[in-house]
Amino acid sequence: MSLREVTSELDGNLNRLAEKLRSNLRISILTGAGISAASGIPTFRGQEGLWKKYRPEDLATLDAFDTNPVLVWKWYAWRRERIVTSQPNRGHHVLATWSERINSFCLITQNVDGLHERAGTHGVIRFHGSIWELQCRNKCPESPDSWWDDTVPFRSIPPTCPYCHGLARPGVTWFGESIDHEILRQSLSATDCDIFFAIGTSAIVNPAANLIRQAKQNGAFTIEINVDATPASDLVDLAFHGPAATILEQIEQRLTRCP
Ligand code: BJW
Repeated sequence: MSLREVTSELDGNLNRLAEKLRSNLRISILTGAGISAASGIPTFRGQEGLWKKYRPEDLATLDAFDTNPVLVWKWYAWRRERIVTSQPNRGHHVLATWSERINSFCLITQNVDGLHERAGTHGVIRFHGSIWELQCRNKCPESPDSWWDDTVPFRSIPPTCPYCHGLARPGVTWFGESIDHEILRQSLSATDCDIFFAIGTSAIVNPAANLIRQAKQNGAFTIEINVDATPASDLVDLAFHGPAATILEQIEQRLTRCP
């Protein structure tokens, strides 16, 4: 296919999608680390991904935390410092605009960075928790399920539970841990929609990746936006291969253009 043919196919797909989005449809969106890449937040997988330097089992499991809480906390403290100096990018902002404009809109994010909320998206479902929340490692009876703590940098590492003074842990979901029951229920319910986007996710971590399959089974028109192909690429109805911020901006331009 020539470059001109590729460009014209992309243009046609963007126009068709914008037409669909203009109708009063129920839109659900699943985002992953790729949406925050343009904000300078490293993804997990891929050439520059965090898992190139670190092993997930050394940092993102409860066993790893219990073995070396200082190491795990240093990693999270480093990520918090990176996130706090980053800004939401155009991709986050376009989605925030849609969340205001579209009546039935739901955004589920696997990201713990909080950039969707900082862009102004309301009611974000945080599938894997938040890096800005802490929990008591021992779930002491005095402590709430989690509490907000955006101190950067921490006064000391590891931070402690203010209720029992034992260890605190990041309020995120690690491998081998179950997704919060209510979060999973809301997310599954959001797959009952007309259009489902999977944006910037490698679509290999379950149960998040399974939401794409579930949406398809529920009859949604499914769309992937990713710089690379993923296991979801063959499943979805339409795949855009490019940076999320650019593709979302191109869709938004068509949506706001006078008909
Ligand atoms: C762009 C872009 C641009 C780049 N524009 N795109 C064996 C042992 C234990 C568990 C399991 C096991 N086998 C299977 C499991 C289950 C496991 C799992 O799925 N593992 C697979 C990896 C095999 N899942 C779980 O354990 C989950 N819980 C569970 O299943 O409970 C039941 C259970 C209980 C007991 C035992 C077993 C099961 C929990 C999963 C928790 C995942 N946690 C993390 C860390 C969160 C906290 C933190 O941030 O520190 O979540 S891991 C990491 O992966 C993080 C992410 O949310 C998640 C998904 O990653 P994501 O977002 O897709 O990012 P990447 O980096 O993978 O991809 C980025 C994509 O963007 C790429 O495709 C790029 O191409 C693209 N991109 N730039 C657009 N500009």
